[in-house]
Amino acid sequence: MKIAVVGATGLVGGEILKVLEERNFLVEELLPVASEKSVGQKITFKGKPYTVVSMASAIEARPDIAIFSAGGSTSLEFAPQFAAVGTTVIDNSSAWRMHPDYKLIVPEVNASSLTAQDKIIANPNCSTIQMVVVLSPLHKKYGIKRVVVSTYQSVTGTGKKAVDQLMNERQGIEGPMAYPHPIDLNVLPQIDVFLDNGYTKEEMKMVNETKKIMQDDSVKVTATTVRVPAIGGHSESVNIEFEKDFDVQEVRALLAATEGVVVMDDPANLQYPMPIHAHGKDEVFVGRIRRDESQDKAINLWIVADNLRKGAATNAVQIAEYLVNNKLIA
Ligand code: 11C
Repeated sequence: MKIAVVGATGLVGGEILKVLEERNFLVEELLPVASEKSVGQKITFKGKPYTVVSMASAIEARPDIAIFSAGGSTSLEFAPQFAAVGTTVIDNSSAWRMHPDYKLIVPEVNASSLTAQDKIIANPNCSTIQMVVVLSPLHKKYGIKRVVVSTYQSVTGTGKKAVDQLMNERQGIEGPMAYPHPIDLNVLPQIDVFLDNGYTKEEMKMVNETKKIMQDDSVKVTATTVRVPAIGGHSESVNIEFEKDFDVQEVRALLAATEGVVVMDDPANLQYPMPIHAHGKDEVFVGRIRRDESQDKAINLWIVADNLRKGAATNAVQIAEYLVNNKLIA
């Protein structure tokens, strides 16, 4: 396979390279791509140095797969150009996610909808991915009526500038601000920009992407997304109201048997998922599973995953693996 990684010098791009390497994805030729100012830089893959190339030379090389993590405007401009030369694009940005002609894929949930004709495939937002991996088996068994989610999101979701802001603030160093407020010793009830309805773009991504991935617009979702001074992953407090009643032990067993999910739920021994557990892992961790005693047929749970891994790089590489394993790459 000839693989292009677009945005190879960014936080997610670096993670994509790591995941391709760890999962031993068949990379016969690697094209690390970045903006003009990074062309010529070296990156390392499987212990070997590679030179970062321009978008134009990567398109000319006609890779089999291009995994994009370079922002929405880059995807809008260049994904169609790769698709036009026969490359299958897996795009991490929000550019194509809600477009009716493009699929939004979390492999554990809806990869079976992919065909060889899908030349641009959207990777969902990180906070949506980890939630739907858990919601999907529950929806199939009990029917979800409504989800109320509050997130506690890592600064790595914003990028390197935000990680630097947090670390600088810790050390009392003045530096560029990724956020409009301090993040160390603070929480920000704002992720991305505010929309006319008073919600943030991140909150509406969780609402709209969840329905699209689960292929069910009847599932009601409301979200409050919050930035916290954490590094290892995003955490989510999720309240779910079902159509059918459930048994908590049965929910634990169902999630424990779900691909990509690790149940970590032992309050007696103070065991529950935290970003420090999820950091660097590909699975979605779930714990604090308990009946909502205020509402009929409702449950509370706590979901944590590494937003750069399952929330971005791992999910994208899993899509690539699915395409290869199912011979959907022309
Ligand atoms: C965050 N979820 O944590 C965002 C980052 O649409 O892919 C990913 C944004 C996106 O800030």
